[in-house]
Amino acid sequence: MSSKFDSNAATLSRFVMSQTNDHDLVILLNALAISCKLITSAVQRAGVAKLYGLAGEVNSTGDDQKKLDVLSNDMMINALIHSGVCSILVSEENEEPIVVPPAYSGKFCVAFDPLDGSSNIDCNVSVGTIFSVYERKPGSHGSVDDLLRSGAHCICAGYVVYSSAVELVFTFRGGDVHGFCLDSTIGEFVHTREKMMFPADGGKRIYSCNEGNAVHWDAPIQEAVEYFKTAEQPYTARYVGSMVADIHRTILYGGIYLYPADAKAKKGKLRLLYEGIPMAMIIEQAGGIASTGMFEGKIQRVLDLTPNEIHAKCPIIMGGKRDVQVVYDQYAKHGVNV
Ligand code: P6P
Repeated sequence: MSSKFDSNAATLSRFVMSQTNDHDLVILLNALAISCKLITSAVQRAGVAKLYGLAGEVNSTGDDQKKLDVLSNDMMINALIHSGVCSILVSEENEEPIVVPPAYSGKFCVAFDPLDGSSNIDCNVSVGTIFSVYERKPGSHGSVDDLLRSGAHCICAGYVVYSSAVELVFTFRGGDVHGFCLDSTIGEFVHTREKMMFPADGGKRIYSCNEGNAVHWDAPIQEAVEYFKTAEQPYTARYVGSMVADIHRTILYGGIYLYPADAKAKKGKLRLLYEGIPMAMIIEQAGGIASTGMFEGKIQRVLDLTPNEIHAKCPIIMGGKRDVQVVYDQYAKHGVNV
């Protein structure tokens, strides 16, 4: 009978160490993991510690900052600065980039949303952390320019979903997508999912979007969602309102997540550097498609976009090939080259 204890726990650190000779990267992922463990503690004790409610400030997105937004942001910034391997940080919660003091400066540049979906936090709905990692350009001491590059230059990306379980999903550029569940008995993220992939047959027919915006969508998006509702094999609607939860379900079960550009938000709502690019890398490397839908006159791949500023927005159409193709077919009916 196998023991309940694993004498050979496959932790995140060990996984990263097995995938790279760059020990600074191992240090970085450890710092990210520590900050997400701290965020886990804060999120799970929010009610007891009276951390619900507003902090009284507004973030770069114009959202009212929650107390947990501010706390989670401080946890990530401090962990990354003191890792000694970062030189510039970009957070959704900070209008300006954070320049790491020279004494702690290193080669990585990290963009993150420390607590994505935090409008859900006071009612205990799942929230998440999303991050993308770049390396300084040769000769750079770390500046915003190191981050204002397309997803082709992103070296790794990940998210953490704080839900019934806490799970970190991570991938290196060009690599497989792996899942690590937080084992609270040892305080470590333990490798639980090898090579996460969309279901080969497209999986469950689930569409995920905020239909409250439907009147503002362009016709192809409206027609695609109408198709999802009326197809011979009808789809189910699932929308948590936390991108991390919706994307995590989409990869594991199948389906499509849409936050398109629309008449009132020509660039969509989500942020390219710390939502679009990291999620697009994960989605593509899990066998899906990460598109902008119609954006600036053409259908684009999210990873091909270059942010012109650290809080640049991008439309998002992400999901399995079967379901994204439904959107593409509608654009094609309107004469759009896909
Ligand atoms: P809406 C949360 O604010 C977020 O950035 C994503 O996590 C989520 O998918 C989306 O915005 C929800 O936006 O407009 O539907 O509330």
